[in-house]
Amino acid sequence: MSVLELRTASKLIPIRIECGGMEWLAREIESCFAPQRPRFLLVCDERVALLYGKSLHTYLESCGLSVEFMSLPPGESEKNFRTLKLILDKLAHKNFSRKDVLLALGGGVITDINGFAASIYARGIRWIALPTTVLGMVDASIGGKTAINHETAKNLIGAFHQPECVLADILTLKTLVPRETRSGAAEIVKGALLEGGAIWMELQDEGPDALTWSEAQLFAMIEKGARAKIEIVSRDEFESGERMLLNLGHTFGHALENVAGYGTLTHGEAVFYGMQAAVWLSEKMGLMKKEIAVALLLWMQTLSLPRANVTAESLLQALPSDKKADQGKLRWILLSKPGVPEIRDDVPLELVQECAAWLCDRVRGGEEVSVREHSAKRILILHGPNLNLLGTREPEIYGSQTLSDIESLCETHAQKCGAECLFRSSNHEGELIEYIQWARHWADGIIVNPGAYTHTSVALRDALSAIKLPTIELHLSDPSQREEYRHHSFIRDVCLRTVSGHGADGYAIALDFLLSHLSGTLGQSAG
Ligand code: CA2
Repeated sequence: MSVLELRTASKLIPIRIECGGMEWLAREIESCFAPQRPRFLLVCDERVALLYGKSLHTYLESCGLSVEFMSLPPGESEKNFRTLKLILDKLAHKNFSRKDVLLALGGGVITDINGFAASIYARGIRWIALPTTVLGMVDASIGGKTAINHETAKNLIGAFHQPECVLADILTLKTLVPRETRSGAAEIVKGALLEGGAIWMELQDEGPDALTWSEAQLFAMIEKGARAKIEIVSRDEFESGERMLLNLGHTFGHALENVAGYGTLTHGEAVFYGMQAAVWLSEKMGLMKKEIAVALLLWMQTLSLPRANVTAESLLQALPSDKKADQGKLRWILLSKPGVPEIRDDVPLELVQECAAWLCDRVRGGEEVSVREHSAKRILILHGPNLNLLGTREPEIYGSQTLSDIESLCETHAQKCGAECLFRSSNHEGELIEYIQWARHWADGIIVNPGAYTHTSVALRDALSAIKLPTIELHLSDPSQREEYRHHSFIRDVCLRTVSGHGADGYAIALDFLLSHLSGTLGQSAG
């Protein structure tokens, strides 16, 4: 475990990073507050709720803690007054007092909005940040900046409100989509460019693409990235000076994110483009030597970023509303070299205009694929009742492979196809429906073996039909060759295709079909 500390004027904030799992998180939370027994409100988004939130809730309760739980819709667009009110309403209706604690489990959106809710509820209650993304672990959860967005600017309504501690479980990164991992690493690159020294040397060798790092390198980089942020925040908690350096890449970054439309480029991707603009400006301002700028830009270009259709005019228009504008002057974080940043407000307008045009060329020449295709396809593989018994009973009908054998088989096959699978199984109809509804927030398609619910569940059919994700119905046996009551399937006509009677081999067939459908190559590769 890495134990770091952020020392502010008023308190010491432990930052623990560990491959620990939800049980570890629950024990850490319990020990933070022993022997007091505050009440907790655990908040996460719907995606994280199913992956980790519900299990953390159970572990916390098994530690004897009193915990209320709520999940919110996912996404940057939820960082708004309406969602903030949902959290405040929950705290108020459940009679939370100033002694109690808010637990924010998730990425930057969740820690930002919950930290802000904690800062204003009952004039401030305690909160703990439990980041589950790279960006959250190295940036958003550290430093006590909390906020929601306003229609005119990101993070405009907010407060400084430090958490009691930050507990980061590295294992949660396993379920991040590659694009999130990659773009979270932009904040590590930012930290390294500001710090210079060892972290920059190491990163220079590894390259900026976190997907090429090993798990151990990612862990080490997260720790170093968090350290770099702690260093700067501890010297300037309220952003009156040095902390502004953390806005490196954010002036054009925020404008780009805004103009491209939130969700087209991730925050990290936009900041990564913004950092390229900062290097360009640094060189044109005579601050950075040409050879350093050329080398840096080449290094940065080894990370391919998605393209977005933006114009220099729209980008320039988006600049003045950026909250780093001070009395009409834009403040730029520039570099003379990695490790030597400078805050400048004297960049001539003509140069900013030239830079916007240069940046737009880059952004328009980004990766040709659409942003959606930029990341691997994500497939939910769902199993219904009794399939957890696979491999232990009736092998003559269902084969001898267990459910976990089937999961590894799917994982290997999906990896070869550049896709990602997430598995869920349940013996409960309602839970299967929740998984299907949850998939609409993140999955590209579903493979479902609903077990006996195939032949009975109108509710399952309604869920699949409502979310409209391409779905393959899968059966290990061939129900049409078995008892008559297995002949009817309630889900067949809301699925793209039914694969049955191929045993465990059916999963590769279903995956190939689904992926070909998703990439639009169905006619060419599968029937
Ligand atoms: O063939 C399939 O995959 C089925 O979906 C399996 C269901 C059955 O009700 C469908 O008609 C067809 C049953 C799953 C029961 O799984 C077991 C696994 C091992 C031992 C006993 C049951």
